[in-house]
Amino acid sequence: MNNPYVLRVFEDFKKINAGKPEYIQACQEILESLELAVEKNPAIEKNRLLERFLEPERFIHFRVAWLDDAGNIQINRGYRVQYNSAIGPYKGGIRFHPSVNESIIKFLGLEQVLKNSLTTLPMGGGKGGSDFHPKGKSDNEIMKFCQAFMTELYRHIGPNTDVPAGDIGVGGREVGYMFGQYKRIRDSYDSVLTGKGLSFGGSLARTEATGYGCCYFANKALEVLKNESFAGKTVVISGSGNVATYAVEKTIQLGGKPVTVSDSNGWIYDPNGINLEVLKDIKEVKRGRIKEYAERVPGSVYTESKPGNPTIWTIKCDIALPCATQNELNLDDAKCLVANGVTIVAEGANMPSTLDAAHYFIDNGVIYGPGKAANAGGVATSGLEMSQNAIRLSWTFEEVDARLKGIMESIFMNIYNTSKKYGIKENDLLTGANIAGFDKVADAMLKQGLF
Ligand code: NDP
Ligand code: 2IT
Repeated sequence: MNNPYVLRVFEDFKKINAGKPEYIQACQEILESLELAVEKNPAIEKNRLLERFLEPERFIHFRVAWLDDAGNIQINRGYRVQYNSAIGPYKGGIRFHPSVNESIIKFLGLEQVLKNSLTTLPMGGGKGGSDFHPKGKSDNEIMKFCQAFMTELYRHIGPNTDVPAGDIGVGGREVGYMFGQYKRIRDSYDSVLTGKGLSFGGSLARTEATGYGCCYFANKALEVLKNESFAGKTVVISGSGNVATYAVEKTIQLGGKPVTVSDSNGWIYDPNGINLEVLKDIKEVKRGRIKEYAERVPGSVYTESKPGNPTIWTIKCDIALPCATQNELNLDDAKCLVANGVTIVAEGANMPSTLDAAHYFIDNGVIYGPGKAANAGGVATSGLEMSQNAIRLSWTFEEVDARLKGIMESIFMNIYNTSKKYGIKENDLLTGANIAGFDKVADAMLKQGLF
């Protein structure tokens, strides 16, 4: 960063947000890109658009008290950041994970504003969650927690105000419990959550959307920049949740070979290609651990994640799709991937690469697709769910999937064209994503008067 205005904004941001490392990391990555836009467009500095853009419109912090199966009172912290509503109602997922805190929620909210802008759909950005740990909880406890969480959240959301969805630890089951509680309290069948069950307003292909979308995005980038595709390529995928599972599925459909999956305890290498049926049985049916895969599939190997052990990123591949969590891929991992000849990294997760890892990819000619672009298919399909709810119709799987593919390809083309306009390197999809996402939000903010 060299521009004095951008530097000043970043220094102030760090002061105000001391002790929030993920949030500062996300801000730095965005400001590094926006320097180009600031230099081209003096209206940004004149109207203090960077400062206004970085400051969330609202941050809500609340108590969630609930009764566990043993009759004990449990207390967790709940959060919602309503980050920016310039281009539509706040929209973004809810995460249940013990690591959730203000830094995590605000970094995710900030990323969401740019991501939602890139989708081309009218959605502002928000994010929420709790430090509730779903692992090992009974179905009844999950329901109790979701109901308690919504008993506070309901007053802050609405179909034209703020529309949450799932994220880590929140899938169809949790969205269903939260939707039921909202409806009971408000007595109104609102399209107030997305990722709902198919029997009560959910959209076909929403479950698949983030993983599928990530592959559509990467496939388009490969086609335009390298005249290549997934066909015949070896693909390393991390995570084994919603995003990872459907990235595995789409990779196979596109003719690629996914050879890894992981969870927070360890990772699987299956040189024969991940067996999707076994993966879904372990994760979706039994809600088990990924270690079981190696017990069931001959020829596959499980490596525990612990200091000294090799990481998943040591596996040689053409395509890497990090689909687990933030900062799961560091500079050493990036060096391994580059040394092994990776062509493209497309992020299914939010901010999975550390900033130095992202720089390393870009500096070494790897096509780098940041999460805010590559994983936008989930929220885009949430937007399609809202459209279907609004017209009280349901589209077929094929129709939603075709729209998703079209949106992911146009996100790539928008970044590509922005990159050309600003003279950005073709493999750097980060700078263009930040500029293109910001441009639309900034324009809407300017035209709506000071807020
Ligand atoms: P899930 O809860 O379905 O799966 C999360 C996966 O990531 C699990 O395999 C989990 O392992 C692993 N994981 C979570 N935390 C950690 C950690 N601290 N260290 C190592 N592994 C971890 O979540 P999703 O698949 O929905 O989300 C994955 C990523 O994709 C997140 O970054 C999310 O923000 C992002 N995303 C999700 C979208 C969606 O529509 N669901 C849309 C766009 C982005 P374990 O079971 O051991 O915790
Ligand atoms: O990070 C994300 O984009 C999501 N978790 C999905 C948000 C949504 O509203 O579908």
